[in-house]
Amino acid sequence: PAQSAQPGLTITDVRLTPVLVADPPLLNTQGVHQPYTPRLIIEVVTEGGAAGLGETYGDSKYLALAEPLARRLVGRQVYDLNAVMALVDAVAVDPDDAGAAGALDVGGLRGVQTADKLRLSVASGFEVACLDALGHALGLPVHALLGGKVRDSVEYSAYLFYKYGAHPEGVPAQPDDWGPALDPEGVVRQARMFSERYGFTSFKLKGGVFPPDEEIAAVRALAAAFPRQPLRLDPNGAWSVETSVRVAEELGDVLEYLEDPALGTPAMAEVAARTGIPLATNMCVTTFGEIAPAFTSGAVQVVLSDHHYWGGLRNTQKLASVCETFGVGVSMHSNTHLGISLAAMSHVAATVPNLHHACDSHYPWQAEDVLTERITFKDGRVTVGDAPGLGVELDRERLAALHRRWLDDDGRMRDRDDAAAMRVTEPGWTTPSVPRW
Ligand code: GKR
Ligand code: MG
Repeated sequence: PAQSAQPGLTITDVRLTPVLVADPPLLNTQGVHQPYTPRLIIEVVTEGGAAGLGETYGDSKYLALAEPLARRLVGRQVYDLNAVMALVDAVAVDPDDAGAAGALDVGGLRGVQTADKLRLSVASGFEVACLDALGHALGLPVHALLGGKVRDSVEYSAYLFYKYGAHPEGVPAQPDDWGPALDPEGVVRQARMFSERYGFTSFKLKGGVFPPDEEIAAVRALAAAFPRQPLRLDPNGAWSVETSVRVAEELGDVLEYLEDPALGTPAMAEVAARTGIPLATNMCVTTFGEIAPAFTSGAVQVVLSDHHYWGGLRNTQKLASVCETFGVGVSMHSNTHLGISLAAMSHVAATVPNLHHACDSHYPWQAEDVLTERITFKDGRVTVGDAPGLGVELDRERLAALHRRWLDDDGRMRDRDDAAAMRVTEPGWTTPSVPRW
């Protein structure tokens, strides 16, 4: 049904700005991050002059969907979030972009890519932009539009990565001051930097990069350096069930949870049945349809939401309710992102009563942003304030500079490809088959 128009709340303009953001050489099981990663910045403007910001994945397949959706949103009411979801359903997805059923999403390690998931990832950026604009129009923070915050700040974990000191020579890239991390000492050094710079007290190591014994040694070194602090290890499904069970047994006394040790619900269920360690996922439960088989088979004890691919902030709240019903924990996963997404994550996280684990965020790895003021972590937490909307402001010069980089790119980095970045130093590298160990 058509919504009755409210004075000033009609959407008059939707602007899409793809950007390339500097990214350090972080390693994962598929390869290494490219020097620049694509993101899409969405601006929604209302008749009354309120403007809202959203952010989502910026690879070409997301842009191709965002463009027709942006056109269809003009003339709609900015509060009509159900219409955003309905409109996005109507946008066609190129079957090549959705990926083969059962295949890994090569770029993002985000579980199986389907047309619906692609649409939801795009919709999330528009939903957030509409909520931000509505908040500005009403003088209310986004958390209030979501029912109100139950906490004033949200805890994040330090997201540790094995890392090269620099991108390969000859590849245009921004330098970073984190140094390399390729062994247990490097990982602990990086963790100390995270703790000193931001006060994080919970640590997640991205694994699946080195043989499991090396990663076990790194987690042991973290446990010795940060006794009794929550630790997690996430190899993105790179291990067999046998390897997962062995790692779980060896690290069971120090891990808060093991994240996606094996790929897919049946393998996770087997690991869960054979070990006492809680398993978390952002790979086998990434859509509502995947919840029932995973929960009924006991495959996961914590679901890590990513509001982008779950379809926005309201869907994240729905997911949290389902998790609560089944006694499954909930927290948040992250991909390379900017401050708009961090603000959105923090607002929704502040409204979820059953969020009992620190959320993940890549934000400390991004030295660049499109905001006038960077969001800060204090004692590992982001404060969720009461300013209208998301409480962030766009820096147009920064946005233009990062967009210029996207325009100038020869096409190599407009789509995230960690395996291609790895081939620069290791010719012949292909995404390893899973399980790798
Ligand atoms: O950025 O390399 C990365 C991560 O591995 C990311 O792609 C994952 O989606 O952070 C993610 C995770 O927790 O699996
Ligand atoms: Mg993960």
